[in-house]
Amino acid sequence: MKKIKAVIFDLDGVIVSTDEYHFQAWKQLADEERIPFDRNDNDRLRGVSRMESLAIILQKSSRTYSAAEKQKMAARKNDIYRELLKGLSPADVLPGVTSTLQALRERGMKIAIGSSSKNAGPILQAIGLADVFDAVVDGNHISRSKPDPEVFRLAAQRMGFPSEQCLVVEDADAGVEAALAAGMSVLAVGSANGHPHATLSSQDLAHITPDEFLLANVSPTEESRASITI
Ligand code: B16
Ligand code: MG
Repeated sequence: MKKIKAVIFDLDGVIVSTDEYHFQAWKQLADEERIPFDRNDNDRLRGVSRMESLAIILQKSSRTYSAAEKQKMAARKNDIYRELLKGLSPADVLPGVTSTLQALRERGMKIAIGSSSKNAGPILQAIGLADVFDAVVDGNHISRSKPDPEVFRLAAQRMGFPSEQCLVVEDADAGVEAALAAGMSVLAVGSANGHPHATLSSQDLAHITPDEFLLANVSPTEESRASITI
């Protein structure tokens, strides 16, 4: 049995619902370019980097875009997104997050952010959680985005714990896969709730306690993987 000593939180969709702002910004860009884009398409972008998200959106385009045009479109989407983020405040922290972070702190656990977003810093500032985490690893620190395990491995390394002592909280299928590829346990929430390979699942952090998810102390590589749906 491996004891969980550190918890790595995804940001968008786990700590704060910026995923809706991502959708609105991509939707505006896609409409301008007359590219079909709906919420089902948007689900494929969760946890995926900005340029990879654009590549997925452009799969439905009838024309091709040069590298310079793609850079311009990604910058435009980010401008729209950053404008939407101006309305963000501590009231946007998702249910159960504050009490979960506090409970983990009281247990002496290390906590980190592992996000694909290059906007993680300003988002954490806006929601009042900039000084809460032992490590913040985001899209500015990695070269390969989820489902690659790089972001979570780096977060674990910065906290000083081996993968098997870390549990990841994720809302994206790509993020669940990244955590498993890193050799970590994973609590799937939100859109990833019920992911067949997650160590355990919950609707959100308000519907599961640290006592429950810290029992996920079974390595995902062990055959007897605990698969509990709360
Ligand atoms: P940005 P996470 C991810 O954040 C989002 O889920 C994903 O939709 C977004 O494309 C990605 O960040 C990059 O974001 O454009 O702000 O750099 O869920 O990994 O915290
Ligand atoms: Mg996410």
